[in-house]
Amino acid sequence: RIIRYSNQENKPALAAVTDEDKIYDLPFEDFLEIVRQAEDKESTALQVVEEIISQSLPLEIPYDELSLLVPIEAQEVWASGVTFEKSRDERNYEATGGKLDAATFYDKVYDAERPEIFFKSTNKRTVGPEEDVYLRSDSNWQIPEPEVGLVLGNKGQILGFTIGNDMSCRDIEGENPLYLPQAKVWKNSCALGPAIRLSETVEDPYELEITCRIYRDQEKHFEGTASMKQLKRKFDELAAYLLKDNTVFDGTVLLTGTCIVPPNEFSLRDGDQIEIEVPGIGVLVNSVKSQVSQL
Ligand code: DO4
Ligand code: MG
Repeated sequence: RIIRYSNQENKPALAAVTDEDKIYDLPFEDFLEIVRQAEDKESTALQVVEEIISQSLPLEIPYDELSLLVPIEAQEVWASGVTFEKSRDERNYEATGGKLDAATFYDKVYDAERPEIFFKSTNKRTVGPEEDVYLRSDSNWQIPEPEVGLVLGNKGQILGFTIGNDMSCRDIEGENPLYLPQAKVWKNSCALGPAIRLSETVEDPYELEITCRIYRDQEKHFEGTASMKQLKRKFDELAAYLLKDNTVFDGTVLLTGTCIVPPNEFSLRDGDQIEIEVPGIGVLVNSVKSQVSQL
């Protein structure tokens, strides 16, 4: 796993974390430098990291005490939608006021050859571990969308896997699909982290499991788990559609869709804490803040 953290001089530092949680500083400023060095040496990112680790000692600070930063400052974050049955069914509920038998554009996109892909975030709108995600002041029905994120190279190659939260307003999206950008994009509406798992170290990404827990007043209020086995599409297929006739920057993150949706009566509140865990990548923790209290 590759992480960024704030070091003793309060400067961003890059490190590799082993499965035993040993941390090794890397002599790079960002994740893409590992990828570039691997290209120059005609090796893999994993080989570059392993060579550095073999010549250095682990840090003494435990993983839990690190002040983690967003693992990649992605110029752009894109997201896929309605890639799981659960997402399709819950969006049908929003759009039809609960008449689940009505066929909608969500049913169509779930079955269509072309997936839904939308623009989600930029570096400045995205937060990292332990930072606050914000609520929109004009929505009364807001949820986190826990998703596996692909960290892509500019040719669509999957460099690594991370965790993303595609914060969403179900009422705005349900009122009219043309409101999707407003239901999805605002200040601090996207979180990424805590690490990037190098793709060479993931034997079968469809074996990844994702769990979301929401805490309210120090108590667990919601928990849901799902598996990437339930994904309707292939990760490469989603990346290929993003690339079609497009400029894709190195380090673009593509979220792959949500498979966990809290019950319909649930809406996030100021002070809630969201934890999204993918074993092998880590736990992304963010608190929820209302924007009104930030002004
Ligand atoms: O169709 C709207 C958005 C879908 C989405 O974000 C998801 O399925 O995760
Ligand atoms: Mg989503």
